[in-house]
Amino acid sequence: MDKKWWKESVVYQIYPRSFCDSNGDGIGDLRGIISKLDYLESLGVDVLWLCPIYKSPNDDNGYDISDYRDIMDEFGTLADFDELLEKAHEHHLKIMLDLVVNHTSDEHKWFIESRSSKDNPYRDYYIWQEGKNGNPPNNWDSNFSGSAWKYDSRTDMYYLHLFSEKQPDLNWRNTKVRAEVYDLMKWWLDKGIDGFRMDVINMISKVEGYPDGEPIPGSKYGNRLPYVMNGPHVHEYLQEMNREVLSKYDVITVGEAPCTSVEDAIKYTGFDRQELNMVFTFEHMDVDSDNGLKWTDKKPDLVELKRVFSKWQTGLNGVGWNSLYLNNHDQPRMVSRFGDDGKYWKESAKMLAVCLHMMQGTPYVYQGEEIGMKNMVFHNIEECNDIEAINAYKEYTSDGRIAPEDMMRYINRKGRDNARTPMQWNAEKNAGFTTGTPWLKTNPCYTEVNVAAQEEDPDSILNFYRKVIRLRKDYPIVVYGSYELLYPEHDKIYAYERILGQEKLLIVCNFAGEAMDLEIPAEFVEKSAKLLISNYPETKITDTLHLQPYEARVYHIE
Ligand code: TEU
Ligand code: CA
Repeated sequence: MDKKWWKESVVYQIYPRSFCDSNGDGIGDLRGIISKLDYLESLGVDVLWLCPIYKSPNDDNGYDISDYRDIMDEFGTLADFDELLEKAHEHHLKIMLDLVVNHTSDEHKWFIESRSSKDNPYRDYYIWQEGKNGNPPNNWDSNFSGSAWKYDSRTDMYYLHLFSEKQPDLNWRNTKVRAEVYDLMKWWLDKGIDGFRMDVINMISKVEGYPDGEPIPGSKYGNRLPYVMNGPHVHEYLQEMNREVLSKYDVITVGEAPCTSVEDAIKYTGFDRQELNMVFTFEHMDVDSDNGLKWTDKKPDLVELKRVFSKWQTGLNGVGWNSLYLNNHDQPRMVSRFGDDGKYWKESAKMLAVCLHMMQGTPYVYQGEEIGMKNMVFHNIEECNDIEAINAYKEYTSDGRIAPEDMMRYINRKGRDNARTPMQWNAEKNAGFTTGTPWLKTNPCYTEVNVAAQEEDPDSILNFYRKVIRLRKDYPIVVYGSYELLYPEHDKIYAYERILGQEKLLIVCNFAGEAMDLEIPAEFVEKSAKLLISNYPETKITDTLHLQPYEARVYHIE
């Protein structure tokens, strides 16, 4: 067992815009985060991942960066950041920054130069192509709807943007671009930060020639994915980055990697590969999509969810490392998606925490998850802020593929704004997030779902999270044990074992809003297994467990 601090850690993800506003302008900021460090330390987490805090015109809430070495005006100053870093370290919290280098903002000075003329020294920092008969260079669509190419009249050519028009893709074939990226990484690491989450890092290498993609049914665009995901040089670039930068620091790294298979992930995270510690994969986020299409209200299928998690758990065991998440700033709230945010809100939020944190990998807690924050109801598209939802609404409703009322239902179920409503600190105005007007509406559930109320209640989701996180520190098997799925075909219960030498954990999670009986492996009864945690009052272990709705239990034998 190859011990590493980043395997033993729990990461807490902060979306700074929505976490805590210190000056009443309705936007969360760095001083707001500083004011909550005691709270964050009390959770028992080890690392804070901050979504982008750099200078940005905010076309995509900070994922469009115009200066990598400065802080977004609304969030504060570099001096505030230095103070945050120092105080976080005093609170035994490491800081991980979001590294967004597949693209920059179109307002970054590199792009302003690049677009100015064909012979500008920065021209090759981005991906420029000639059009074809007055059309874009190929039929690729962008992640945020429409063509992935934008015409620029200054030089009569098109630039590639896999995300919004204001997020032009960097040209990683250019060694100067790579050197710039390594420089800015070192600049932050030398300040003392502890790692990077790397935004869509598996998209940095594109297939040369930019061939057309397979037509997408019902759309005028073609599928770009085979040409931009896990492209021809991505591993070469990451190994170079590791050699030039990462290997010189003791840091935590996680690469965001949609459309990545277990085999790909072994290449990114393999212990002998010198690339990344782990990647965020997406297969389990697809269990409620419609043939890869996110916009649907299909319910997740538990048997499929178990199959996907188990494939990853066994696939990376001993060769790579998993990251564990059920929600983040791009995904709906996990209790609304996989649990029950009504009658069994409290039970199901706790059950999901157990189910995820007892797996092998580094767990990520997204702000508000630890108090069971729920999805929001957006009544119409004007109430939404997210560029992905707004553009998709326009595209799908205007070409008739999805009716407007259906699209709103899908956005309420899957949209990214669900995760971005203000953090709910107390039952006062705006949930204690701001004294001003919040940039995105507060979820009305804050009167019931908030930190202050849950601090008072020993039985709260918040206090339960503290216990779950603590288990990881007390029982190395939670970190290092191997994983084995039980009852793969059971469509209501997710049960699995963890194994380390003679030691075993049995994890049993009822995903149904009704009582369930489950026969468990005999050795746990014979050895009178110890109950490590449960979301119901303690009961004795028997051959057949009588599980309550959304009950979760963890048993230990050695
Ligand atoms: O997300 C990458 C990505 O693929 C997203 O489009 C995500 O899969 C999608 O929102 C879910 O439907 C990263 C960031 O996490 C996201 O916030 C950024 O908007 C995006 O990159 C561009 O930087
Ligand atoms: Ca503010």
